[in-house]
Amino acid sequence: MDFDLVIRNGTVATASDVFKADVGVRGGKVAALGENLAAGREEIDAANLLVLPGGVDGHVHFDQPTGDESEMADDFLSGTRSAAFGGTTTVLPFACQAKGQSLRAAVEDYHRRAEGKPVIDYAFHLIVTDPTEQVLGQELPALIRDGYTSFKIYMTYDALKLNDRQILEVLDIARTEGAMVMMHAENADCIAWLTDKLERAGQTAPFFHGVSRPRVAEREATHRAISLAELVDVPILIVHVSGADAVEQIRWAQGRGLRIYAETCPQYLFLTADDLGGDGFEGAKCICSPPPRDAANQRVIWDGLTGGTFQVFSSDHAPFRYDGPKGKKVAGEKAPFRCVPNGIPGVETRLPLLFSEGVMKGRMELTKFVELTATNPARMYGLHPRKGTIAVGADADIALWDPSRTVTITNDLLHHNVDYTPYEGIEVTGWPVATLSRGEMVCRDGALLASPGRGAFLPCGLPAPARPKGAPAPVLPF
Ligand code: DUC
Ligand code: ZN
Ligand code: ZN
Repeated sequence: MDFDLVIRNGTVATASDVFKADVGVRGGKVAALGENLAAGREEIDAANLLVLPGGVDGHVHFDQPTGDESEMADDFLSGTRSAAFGGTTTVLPFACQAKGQSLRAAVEDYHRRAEGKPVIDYAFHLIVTDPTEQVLGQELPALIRDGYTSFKIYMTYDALKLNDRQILEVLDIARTEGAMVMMHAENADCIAWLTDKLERAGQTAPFFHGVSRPRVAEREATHRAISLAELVDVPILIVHVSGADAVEQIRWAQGRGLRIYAETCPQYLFLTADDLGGDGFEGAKCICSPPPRDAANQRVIWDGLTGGTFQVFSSDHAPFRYDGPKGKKVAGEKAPFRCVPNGIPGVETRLPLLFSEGVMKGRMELTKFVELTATNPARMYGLHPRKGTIAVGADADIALWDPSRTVTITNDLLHHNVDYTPYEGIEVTGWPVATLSRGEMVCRDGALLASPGRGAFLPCGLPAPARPKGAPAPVLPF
């Protein structure tokens, strides 16, 4: 037998091409693409199916310590299981440094949390909250060299945020070492001032979470992040962009030739501020930051996705249960919005939602879908070409996708450990029927076939898009 596995008769899509081909897999890697490949020990008939690179979700939170009594609902088992059922084969959650903690200790703790659990491959981003001399001078450079080549900086949240001077210091290390910096861009003081004002007026229901984080707070921080990155001459990636004003800043920067990349997420296409409203506390289910905006802003986000402003589309899966003492109600049923954990689930619905509304409704080409959801996240975080594409030599991470299957999303259908989905009742066309990781079937037709712990940790390379404008020419690999 020439191959361990041959996937026959499917339509393969990459970020550049859509073509009919068999895929031959050997040793967990794509070994051949072509017509009428020789026999494999196993064969899958993919007639009428799309053969897509497994999704790379570049922004998820699994079992991340929260700093209060709340707990994330998904650990590395339920989170990766949910990802796999949604056609995703690689996830990048965050090893978050608590203030006062060593960054290396945060990474070691996060590895312990993952141990024995993931069913698909995973890498870590870092979150730098305490850039001490030791962290900047030793830990961060050493961790980057060990394969933790991307990290997130927060401009808001007291427990996480850096001031501008600290941001400059961290950006400078990223430039020197070639790492990618992800920025959470919201102005902390604007939010704190508005939150206090709203509370004094008794406006504490979930709806007011959105009011406390207006687009101007996102716009200001986005502009500041861009300016700090320009000063240091280092690329940055602005995560979870929600509003038209931030998009305008990003386009302005890109138009000036700066290497400013951007991510958006399903919640900014499919939810609005109205979803935080309604009776009682239900709106807490959609509390996330930045908050969902309105239909006009959704249109701008769509245009940014199809038109090239955004490079990546991630879930920002931040799972908290609605009921129970550790989730959205951690501070009580009627808690003010400032006490409600931020974040919504979405790792399993990311690809079906974008495929249905994007590809099936004619907004974007299939190649663009693959680029945004698999190839570009792999490139941005130093995992390409091993991940994010179907090419000879790449890991055989594949989603077999039925483009004609219509599914109504309900929480019963999903495999996360959250007790709701914000996308309940949305009908989508196109659904992953099987997901393979390194040639192994992880799930098929609703059944999980992989054992916990089979997923491998991926040290990341230095991402090519993180190269500063002023960097010397790269050394070619041949
Ligand atoms: N930022 C994230 O990236 N995820 C969840 C909440 C937040 O503020
Ligand atoms: Zn964030
Ligand atoms: Zn996040």
